[in-house]
Amino acid sequence: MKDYETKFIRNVTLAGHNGAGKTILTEALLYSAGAINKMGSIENGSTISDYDPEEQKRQMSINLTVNQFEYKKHKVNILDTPGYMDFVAEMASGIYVSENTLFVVSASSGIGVGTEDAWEYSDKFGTHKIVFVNKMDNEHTDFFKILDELKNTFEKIFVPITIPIGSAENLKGVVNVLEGKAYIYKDGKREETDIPSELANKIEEIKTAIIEAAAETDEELMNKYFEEGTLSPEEISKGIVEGIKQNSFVPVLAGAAKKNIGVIELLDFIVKCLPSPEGFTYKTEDDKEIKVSPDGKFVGFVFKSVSDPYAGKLNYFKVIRGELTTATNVINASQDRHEKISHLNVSLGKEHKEVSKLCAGDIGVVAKLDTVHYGDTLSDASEPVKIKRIELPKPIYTVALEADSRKDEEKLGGNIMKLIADDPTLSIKRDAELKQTLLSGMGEIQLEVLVSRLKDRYGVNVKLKEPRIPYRETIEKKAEAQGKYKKQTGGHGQYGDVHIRFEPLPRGSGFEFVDAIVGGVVPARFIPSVEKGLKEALQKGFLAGYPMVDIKATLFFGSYHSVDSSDLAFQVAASLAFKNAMPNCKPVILEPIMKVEVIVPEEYMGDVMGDINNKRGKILGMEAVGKGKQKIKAEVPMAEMTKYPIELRSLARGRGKFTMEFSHYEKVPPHIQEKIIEEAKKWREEEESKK
Ligand SMILES: Nc1nc2c(ncn2[C@@H]2O[C@H](COP(=O)(O)OP(=O)(O)OP(=O)(O)O)[C@@H](O)[C@H]2O)c(=O)[nH]1
Ligand SMILES: [Mg+2]
Repeated sequence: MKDYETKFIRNVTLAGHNGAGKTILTEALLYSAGAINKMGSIENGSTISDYDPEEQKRQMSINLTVNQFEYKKHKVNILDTPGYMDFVAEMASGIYVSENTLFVVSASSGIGVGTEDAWEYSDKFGTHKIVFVNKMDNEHTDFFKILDELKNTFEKIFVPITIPIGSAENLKGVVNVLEGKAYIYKDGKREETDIPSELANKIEEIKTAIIEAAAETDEELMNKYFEEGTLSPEEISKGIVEGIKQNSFVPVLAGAAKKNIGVIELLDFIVKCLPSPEGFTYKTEDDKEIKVSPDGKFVGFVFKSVSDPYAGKLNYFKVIRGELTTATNVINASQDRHEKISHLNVSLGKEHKEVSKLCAGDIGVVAKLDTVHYGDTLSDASEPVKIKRIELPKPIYTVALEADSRKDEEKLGGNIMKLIADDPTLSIKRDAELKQTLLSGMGEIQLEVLVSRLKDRYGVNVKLKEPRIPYRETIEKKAEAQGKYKKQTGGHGQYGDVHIRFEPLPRGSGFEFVDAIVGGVVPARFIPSVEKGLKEALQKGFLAGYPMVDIKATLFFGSYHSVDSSDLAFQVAASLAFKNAMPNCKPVILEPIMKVEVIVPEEYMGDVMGDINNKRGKILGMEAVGKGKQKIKAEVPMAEMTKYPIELRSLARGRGKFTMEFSHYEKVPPHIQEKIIEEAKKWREEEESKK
């Protein structure tokens, strides 16, 4: 591939609800541009973009894929993103690095929440917008209905650039309103034809709307339009580019990617009317603006990293400023480390092609830079710059990860870290109390993919399990007991004797130890031993093995032996007093309660609140937030929330968001207490058998 200057580059990220046809549209664009000579399909797992076995197995995109090709003297970089919510990091990263976001909407299923989410990211990153209404070959599709839906949902001006001729099985082609030409497709070939008479009026009307929208972007154009009543094709194009840049309207094209209808028109529109990268702004980490520009020293932002056991590490980056060749003296500014780049590549799906140079705005991939990670900035060593990292949502779904065997356990650590390093929405930690490795991410499928990759790429077998709940135990009644430890075997014996009173404390108090010994019946040097013995006993719990809290223990009497008493003997005596007292103290189990805030559209509020009630939750209040949305505040037991991300998704059709944090501990109802004790017993037996 030859080198392309910034103004001949077009970066376009395809985003939208899952299944809208982004990957097939990518395929159709590649085919129409002549980059491939046959279109692959999702069903056969043969598309360029979904090349990962995980994607083929699931028939959905999981990764952001970079597809670079040449068309009419331009270099077009099409970034295909997954629409499924679990992979929001891939979607957001894709939107961040392209100046243009192409929203693919399925004409048969409408906009979809995935598209709304992507729209929000596009707004946040200030990218230019364009819409392709796909699947016009499906039954019951109506282009103008989708156009209305777009207007109502996003409250912007949408201007059709192409409109379909016919629909469903009678979809024949499209009218390019901009050019005033109609095209029909026969056996995959495009032919120009007359504009169908029944569309003529509509097209005139739309054409006027386009010209007006174009004229409004520039005073000079506006004046000319007033004087002459029209604009030249060049002026219209110029106005459209400007309008897209200013986000004053959103162009809409239509077709059917699978049948390759309306795709050449889209491709032509991309090179003719979408803004080039030049002048697009990013922020640096110290909040300075940096413009995409060929002038200045090289800066490149890494927006995707992949570790492959065969290919090694691959880093995809966008050149923000200057140009990059293998002669450039590169530093990873984020880690202050020099990097030697010996080969520069561009990519088409999984295929890489070497290039000699990458200009500002372009996208490239380098292999084997093992210490360069997602979100890092590469720059010329003489002028290090750090581009602002992409802000992504925090992981919301946690499961426990368990290796199948000791061998798997040994291989797990290093390999899982490689996979997690590539995905900023995954995190992992070892929980010492629960004796579990907790893996957090955005949803079930994302974590299943991780498990599958561990097996396929590194031969590590693991299972996902529900995370354990950090229960606590406490007492509800005051009681006292004696603990006496006496042993006389052989020479040196053991002797410790204590009387301890246990009483409940308010929630959150922890453990309080009081020394009320008078007259030295327990010598001062053994008091700490008693406290230590108690603490250990409390840590082991009484009912189900969970740490005991909110207890006051008063040591008020005891006795000792001048020879046999020891630190250890008093520790044991204390634990015996604990054991003897507990049955009379009415021990109970406490569970963690979470403070939960859920934001949902009003229409789902009833269902969400009903669900919170079913989860033994308490609604604390609600308030209106934003357009037609309600925030529900509640307290819900942690044990009921482990699958909430998945449940809320189905309750609110993907339109719900929530946050959750620990609030306090509360006593569990008796029937649940029984269950917890049962389960804890089983778990401990399992743990024992492993030893
Ligand atoms: N009828 C019809 N089906 C289409 C069209 N485009 C795509 N499809 C089908 O829609 C399904 C989803 O297509 P994809 O290209 O995987 O959709 P996507 O938007 O990439 O999906 P995700 O990556 O999972 O978000 C596949 O079965 C495609 O064959 C189209 O124009 N017409
Ligand atoms: Mg896809």
